[in-house]
Amino acid sequence: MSTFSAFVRALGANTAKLRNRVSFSDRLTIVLGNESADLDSMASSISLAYLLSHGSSNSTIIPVINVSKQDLALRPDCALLVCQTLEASGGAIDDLAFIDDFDMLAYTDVDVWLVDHNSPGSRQTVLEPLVCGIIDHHFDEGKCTDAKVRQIEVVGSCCTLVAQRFRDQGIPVDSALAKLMLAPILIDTSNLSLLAQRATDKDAACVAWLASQVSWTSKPATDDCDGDAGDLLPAAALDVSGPSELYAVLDKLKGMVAHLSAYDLLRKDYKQWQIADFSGALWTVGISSISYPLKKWLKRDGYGDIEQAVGDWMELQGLDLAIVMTRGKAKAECRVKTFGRQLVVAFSARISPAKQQQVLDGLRASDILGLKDYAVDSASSGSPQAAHFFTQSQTSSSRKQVFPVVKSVIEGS
Ligand SMILES: [Mn+2]
Repeated sequence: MSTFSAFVRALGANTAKLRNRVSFSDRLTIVLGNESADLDSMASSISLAYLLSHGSSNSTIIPVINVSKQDLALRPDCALLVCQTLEASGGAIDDLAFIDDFDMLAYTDVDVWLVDHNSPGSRQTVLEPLVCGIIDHHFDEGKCTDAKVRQIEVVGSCCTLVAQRFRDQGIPVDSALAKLMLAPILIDTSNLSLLAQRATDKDAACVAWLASQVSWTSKPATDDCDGDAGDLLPAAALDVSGPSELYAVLDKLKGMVAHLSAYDLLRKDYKQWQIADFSGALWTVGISSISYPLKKWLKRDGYGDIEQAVGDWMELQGLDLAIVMTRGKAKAECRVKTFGRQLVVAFSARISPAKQQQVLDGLRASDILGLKDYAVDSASSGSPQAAHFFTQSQTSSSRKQVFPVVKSVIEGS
């Protein structure tokens, strides 16, 4: 595969091979992002698939987006960037494979690369023996140890690791591909902000390298994304003059969640695991990450409705423990808007009160979280399955840091 544009133009036909599995004879390799399918996952999977196709003549390499296609509407930042990238390269969003396009779990004869995660999701564990490569920046879950490539490095964005491979292998990156990899690095590091403590030197070096390959426009910035949050913006919204403006447009889009139902908020950026406790009992644990501060959510829906929505979500997913991470800027007492993080923790009735208490104590004791009881200004329902509301003092700890804490607390309970 010569250019990125040639790769994109062949994507529709290659994706069709997955969808109609009877009509192909060549080997297939799928490059799968994580089940939260954020910008980093989508961009890593498309760009790594292109990179791998560069050196491969005997396998068809196909990126697969790890959510249903309809869920793209929940991610206007991803929809805009991915659509623009494909269209700028002669393709279309319909060329891209989503997991509801085909029965991925029925495939036993494909090679799988995992990007932006290092262990198949708890509902995709049958893929484990098929995994031949991993490129990721999360806590190493110690799975798929036979994979030929297993690069798990703490950097701000998985796209940094993919972009480094292009640079190291001397594979040219055109403007559309450079922008596709650049955007998640900016989003994941809050535009390389020191305050956010996410960017490493490698992220900064990749931002500089990728930014130099993008054809930026010189037109003045417009404020196109004030429209209805549900609408997809014209691709021209990403014709920007530089990385900071690209970050601003996408960050604003990503933050447009206030119109979503509680159900959509809970499922938009969601990951699920199975964790064995001290007695060997398996817990199904789900963590939703929501870019909406708890204060605003409570004001909108109230404690009762939030508890109800989390309870319904647990029921639907069969969860033993649900954790909802909220974040964003809200006015504090001093009337200054400050960034904060909060946690909502809820257990299923299957978990004994003693175990619930053990896990709550374990979470409260974690320095990585720094939990304090959330200042309650109206009573929660007080029922035995009531959700627990916390303020997370360690505002730099995202799900990447919170999940290992939850895992070790359950393993010790
Ligand atoms: Mn990532």
